[in-house]
Amino acid sequence: MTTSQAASPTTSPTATPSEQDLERHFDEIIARDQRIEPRDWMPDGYRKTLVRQIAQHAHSEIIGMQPEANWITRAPSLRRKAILLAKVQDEAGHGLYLYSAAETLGADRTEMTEKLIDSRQKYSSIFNYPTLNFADVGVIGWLVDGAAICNQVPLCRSSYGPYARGMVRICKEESFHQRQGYELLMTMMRGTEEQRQMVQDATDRWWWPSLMMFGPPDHDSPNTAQSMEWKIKRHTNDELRQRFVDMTVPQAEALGVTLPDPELAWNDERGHYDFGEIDWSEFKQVISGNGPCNAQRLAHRRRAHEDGAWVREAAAAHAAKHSHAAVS
Ligand code: FAQ
Repeated sequence: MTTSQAASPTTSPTATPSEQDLERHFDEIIARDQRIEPRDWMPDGYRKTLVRQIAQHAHSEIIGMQPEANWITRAPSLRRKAILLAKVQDEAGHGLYLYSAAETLGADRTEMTEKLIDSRQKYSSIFNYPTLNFADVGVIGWLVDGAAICNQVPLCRSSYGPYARGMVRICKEESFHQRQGYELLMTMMRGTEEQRQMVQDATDRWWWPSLMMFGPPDHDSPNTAQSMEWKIKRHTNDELRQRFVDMTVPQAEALGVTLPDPELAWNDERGHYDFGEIDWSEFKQVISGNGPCNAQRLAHRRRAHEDGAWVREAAAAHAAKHSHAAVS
């Protein structure tokens, strides 16, 4: 069932439903696994959590264009350049779907952008690492898009309708991104020894930051319990991180690269791979603005925003002229 079809709050046709009636109705929709839509009443905390998560997600897609865009002008062939251009454009599209989803909750797009460039809203830690060579483009597709898919496929069942529906399309495109990354790496692994070393080096640098994308461990995640109760999130951070590790180890074996974790080993009893301790102090540094590229990413975004001011002004003037013409 995709839309909220629970019965309306049980009041007489003329009475205004009380706050408790509305809350009960909301809880019923969630309990029945139906969707909350923009017109529906929702608790303030639910709205705030969604705006926080969706805005962070949108900003991640937009800032996430930068590491790979760095290589568009230096792609090794026309084919690789066309693929990379299309991928980076897709990320822009994802950002726009997500800003639109946040707008259905009453968030203002200009304000969200200002909050991003003033560091009042976060974006994913992963995009604060540099892309040092073209193998990084492949590894971002394989690991970063791979982690994004793992995290986002369950969000297609998120309880908020516009977010869940946006995620369906985003996940389809992310799957293509993951495959193009893996195909690029396969090609490099069939190439020269130097190319194979580039792939290994990029894997070594991106593996641990990819595991950090899933967020802090469950015992240190202030938002997970409530977000699971509201069915915004369907799995905890640690569950999804484990799923990603289990999915990725065989892919690394097929590729012929070593994942940089000596503790990585299959655990028969758990039916999962064990893996080493993540450096959470590095994660905290990166999300507090002190990662290798935080300043550069935000400065670039700020500059693009300022350079685009005349386009926004022209679009607003055009819209005003047309609405004036429609009235007169
Ligand atoms: N980076 O209590 P929790 C992509 C923050 S898109 C930065 O566990 P929650 C596509 C968190 O916001 C990648 N901050 O929070 C692509 C919270 O901060 P606050 C983005 C992080 O929300 C590919 C605090 O830590 N994906 O890659 C991170 O329940 C290639 C406490 O954390 C999404 O946004 C982090 N990694 O769970 C594009 C997916 N982790 O606001 C280009 C949607 C946590 O309380 C190229 N989001 N924080 O101060 C989610 O699923 C969730 O928001 C989590 C975090 C799982 C990220």
